[in-house]
Amino acid sequence: MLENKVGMIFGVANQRSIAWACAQACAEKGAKLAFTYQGERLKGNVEKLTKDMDGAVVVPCDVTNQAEVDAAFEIVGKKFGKLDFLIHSIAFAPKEALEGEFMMTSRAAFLTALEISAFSLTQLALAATPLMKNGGSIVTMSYYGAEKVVQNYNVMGVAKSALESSVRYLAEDLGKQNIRVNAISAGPINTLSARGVKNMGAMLHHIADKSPLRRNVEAREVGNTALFLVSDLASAITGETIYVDCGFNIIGI
Ligand code: 0WD
Repeated sequence: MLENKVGMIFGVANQRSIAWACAQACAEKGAKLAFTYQGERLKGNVEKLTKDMDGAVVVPCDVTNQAEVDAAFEIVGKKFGKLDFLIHSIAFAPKEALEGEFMMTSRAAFLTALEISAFSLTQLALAATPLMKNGGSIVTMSYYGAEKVVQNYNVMGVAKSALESSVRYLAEDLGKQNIRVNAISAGPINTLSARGVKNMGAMLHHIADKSPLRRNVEAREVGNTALFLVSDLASAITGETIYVDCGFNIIGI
């Protein structure tokens, strides 16, 4: 399905990361992958996870460092000569901004959250498109808090709104080059980042109780949706936010 396709995966922190589930799904279908890691603290994790993956490349890339972003794409360009898809699975907000009232968000926390969680998609799209010579697919990860108020999600909800809007604007810009841009809005999954959100456990219980499928989503299921979106099966889908949340978002009262 993805034989002869090259993908870049941003946001593997450990084996629980949604990015890792996406990578596994794509690798199983024949994609060649380049992985980026944010800083030395995650290097070992990513190298260990990918060591048995045929031809995988691992490069540093903190999105707050433009020189690292440029270098990462240069390495991928040299090694593979092209890029077919990019999976953006990156977000960050200071912990103190993820509890209490949204109104108390500091200027610094707001700017950091929006820069790393939303602007980085546009930044990476700009760097990726010169390598997407035969068209391509870009996928990012969003959450329901973009659209509705979710307690404690706060500035990350605002960042995800900006992210979903960026998906639509990028889809319009890049459609002419047959590059598609979509978001997956995933239900909550117990990853490293998710643990930064207060009351995550209660949220998981609530969803298992209320969602049409009466359970929480698994990272593997988000990975499979990413695989679909980067494959030719999704060739007419762009600018969308696709919910992979066991149906939770359709429920009113
Ligand atoms: O419930 C969840 N886990 C959901 C996550 C539900 C819906 C959406 N998402 C989103 C997240 O908001 C994020 O955009 O999915 C994406 C991936 O999140 P994840 O897999 O839940 O979390 P994690 O495994 O922690 O990966 C996110 C990674 C960072 O990990 P840590 O936890 O070390 O901050 O984003 C990366 C980093 O690897 N990251 C960066 N990468 C490059 N430059 C940066 C940065 N400056 N900051 C964070």
